Amino acid sequence: MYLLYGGPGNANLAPHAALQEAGLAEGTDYRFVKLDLKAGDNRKPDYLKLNPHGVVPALVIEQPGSSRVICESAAILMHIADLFPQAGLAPAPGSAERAAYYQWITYLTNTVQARFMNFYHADYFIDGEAGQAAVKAKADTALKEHFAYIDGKLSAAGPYLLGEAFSAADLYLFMLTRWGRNLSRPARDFPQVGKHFERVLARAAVRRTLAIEGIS
Ligand SMILES: N[C@@H](CCC(=O)N[C@@H](CS)C(=O)NCC(=O)O)C(=O)O
Repeated sequence: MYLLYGGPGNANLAPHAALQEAGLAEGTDYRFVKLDLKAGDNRKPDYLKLNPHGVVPALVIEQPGSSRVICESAAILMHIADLFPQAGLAPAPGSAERAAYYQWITYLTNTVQARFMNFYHADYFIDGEAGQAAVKAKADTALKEHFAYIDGKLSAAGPYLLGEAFSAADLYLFMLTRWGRNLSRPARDFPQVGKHFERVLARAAVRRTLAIEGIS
């Protein structure tokens, strides 16, 4: 049994969609444990035992006699892709495509996602309204540059990040594009990023994921 802890649309969304892509059923094969971040569920002692940073997601893998926890959305996503190779979410290890897959997911998590933290949580980085507005404005500019870059890459060799082949990296981009709806130029306004979002949104597994998380 897998327990995925998260909140609606939070960094759990991409790993959650990967569980669905792998054909796992919520309630039977895994449980989505919904936390209320506004109420501080992620800072409660029981959750901190799973993810000491107090952020979502965390994936608990329960096996007879043992259980283990994995944190970090990108790590969870890639692990799910590896656990269920039949889902075709990751290229073969050692291939050029696998290298591109690592590159995309690493870039998306440690560069683009990090800028979203500045955008949505400027208060973590600086005190005072003026400073926070400045941090948010810088993050907005940086994120638009990143989506422009991604748009160019999808335009040159789409429709997915790896070209013709859909992969877990696309689930991660889908999640970040959704987060980008509040940018001064919403991420979906970048033409290829918008098309990519629609294409991934059309997947039955992704629609099921959104429904389970309670996102319209
Ligand atoms: N790098 C981490 C970031 C996780 C993260 O910051 N999650 C946010 C939600 S998207 C969170 O839990 N925030 C709660 C808080 O900051 O209190 C990951 O990708 O797993």
